[in-house]
Amino acid sequence: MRKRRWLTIVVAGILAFCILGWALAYYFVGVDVSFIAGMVRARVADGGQAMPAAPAGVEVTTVVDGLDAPTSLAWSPDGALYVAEYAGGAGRITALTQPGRRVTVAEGIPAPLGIAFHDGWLYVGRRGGVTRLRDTNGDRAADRIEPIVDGLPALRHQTDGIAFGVDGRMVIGQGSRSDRGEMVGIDPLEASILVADADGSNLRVYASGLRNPYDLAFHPATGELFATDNGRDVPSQGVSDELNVIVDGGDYGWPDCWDQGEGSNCEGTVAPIALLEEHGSANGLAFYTGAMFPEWRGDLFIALFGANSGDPSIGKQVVRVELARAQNGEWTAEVHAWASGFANPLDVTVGPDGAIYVADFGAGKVYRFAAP
Ligand SMILES: [Ca+2]
Ligand SMILES: [Ca+2]
Ligand SMILES: [Ca+2]
Repeated sequence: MRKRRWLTIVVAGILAFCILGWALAYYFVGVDVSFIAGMVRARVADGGQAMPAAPAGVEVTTVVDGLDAPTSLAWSPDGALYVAEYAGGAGRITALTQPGRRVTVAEGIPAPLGIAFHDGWLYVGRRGGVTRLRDTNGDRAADRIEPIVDGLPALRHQTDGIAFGVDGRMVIGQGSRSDRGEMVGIDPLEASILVADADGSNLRVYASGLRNPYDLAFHPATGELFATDNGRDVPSQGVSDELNVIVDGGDYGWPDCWDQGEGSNCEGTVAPIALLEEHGSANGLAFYTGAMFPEWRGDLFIALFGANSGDPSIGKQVVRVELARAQNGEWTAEVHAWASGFANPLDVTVGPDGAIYVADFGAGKVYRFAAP
């Protein structure tokens, strides 16, 4: 009897220690253990990964292998593919100039999750803000490294993707510090899309209530801003990921309201135009603007990373979203399965050749989807 009581005390003690440790790590260091476990799982999933399944009439090849957790893709104005690598949080930007040739553009930029070219600079959304890079002697390695936005919230999520509008202003996806405001409250800058001038000045909240808007893109014809958002984890069922059309001053519902008016405090919030797979982690997105697949022009491609729980049946695919405008002027969206069998696809981009490129964080690869 006494032995069993001791065992209970020891087990309860260990449990309490773990819970306390998790809470302290989350609160003080910004480390969410369950989130990190998901990231680690994705990284060690590398190796023996089969090629993803391409849709009929499309051939998939590996462009580059052995990347350290690629997070974001961008084409330079002269046609080289730039890749941001998470690299265990240490961060690296690599340029792929021709098959098999890689150039390190910059290292030590913490957790880069979004890259975009603008006016000779490469902008990097990274933990805590935005840094921009410039190569001044033509070898692609950055000689000027300027942090232009600092002090942005970072805990469970952080600063995500970046895009530039035709007005030359920069929009920035800014994730939440928690799942739903628990433990840490809500910072006015988190869970938002921010806008700033290209030098980082005049920063303000453009849209709010977006838990983790990982990536954003302007519609090639209308100039409207589209963004993904990851739905909250609690409750564990019934909360979708989202595709949103972002308007200045819009409130997209987080933390209380989700899907089409579920949860609470939904009044005055903007509903998503498409619901994406629950826990699928809808992240990188790109409009198809190439000539290789005329039937997909104007469609939106979205990478679903996969569940934090590691459930292999969730996400791990790229979907194609067909957009149309209804009579009342609102967007409608039809989501189609497109490619599957990835480790953890995180970003999508369209090449100058019209092929579709997908960065697989878990496999450490970039794939090219092209007409044979
Ligand atoms: Ca240089
Ligand atoms: Ca929403
Ligand atoms: Ca992207």
